[in-house]
Amino acid sequence: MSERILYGYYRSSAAFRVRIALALKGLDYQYKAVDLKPSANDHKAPDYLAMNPQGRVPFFVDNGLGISQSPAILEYLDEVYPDVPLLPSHANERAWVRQLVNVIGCDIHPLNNLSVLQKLKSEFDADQDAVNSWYSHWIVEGFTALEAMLTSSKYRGDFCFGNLPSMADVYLVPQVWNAMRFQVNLEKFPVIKRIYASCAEHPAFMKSMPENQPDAPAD
Ligand SMILES: N[C@@H](CCC(=O)N[C@@H](CS)C(=O)NCC(=O)O)C(=O)O
Repeated sequence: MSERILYGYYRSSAAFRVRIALALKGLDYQYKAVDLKPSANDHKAPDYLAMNPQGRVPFFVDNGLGISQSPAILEYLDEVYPDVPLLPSHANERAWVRQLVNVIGCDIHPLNNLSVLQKLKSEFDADQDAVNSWYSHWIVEGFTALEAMLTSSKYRGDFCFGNLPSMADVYLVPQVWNAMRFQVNLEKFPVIKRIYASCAEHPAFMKSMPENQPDAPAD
């Protein structure tokens, strides 16, 4: 039997993506929590850095193969465990899904990462209100584009692509969860909200929610 280990943090959206993909594919794994809070800084510990020099989560191990970077992990999972594919079979459809993925993975998430927010505070004197405003700005800008893309696309169904989850939903759900955590107003994004609601009823997404992880606080 395959030995799979996911190093993650309950609130990390990049680790959340990998949890969803593993759950959709029905793959079990051992979960090792890496506490990103400044009081713990597990991701900066020498033994973690020796394994994953970038010092971020997720980090995934499959039968001794270690992989960092959620896009690389997701592609690996889809190639090695092709049952329940995350990408459609036709190139045009894959291009659609990848566009959505990259709005989130390249243009929203990196600007709102923990280390970026910490830098705003430590070097640019941003208080929590300023950080929240920064956070919200990039989500609203990205979601405005996503909403327009989803609204006009022939590919959209209950999920981003048709009526089954795809890689696009794997990216969308953690980003919406984060937006709600930062109390970003989502009223202008009814299609995104509807897709999130469909995903939230799906067992693989439910199981992967931050609040259902072993390292989530009890309250
Ligand atoms: N592009 C990377 C981003 C990974 C990433 O930035 N993870 C965040 C949590 S969502 C992290 O570990 N942050 C720690 C830090 O910024 O110091 C991926 O998709 O895996």
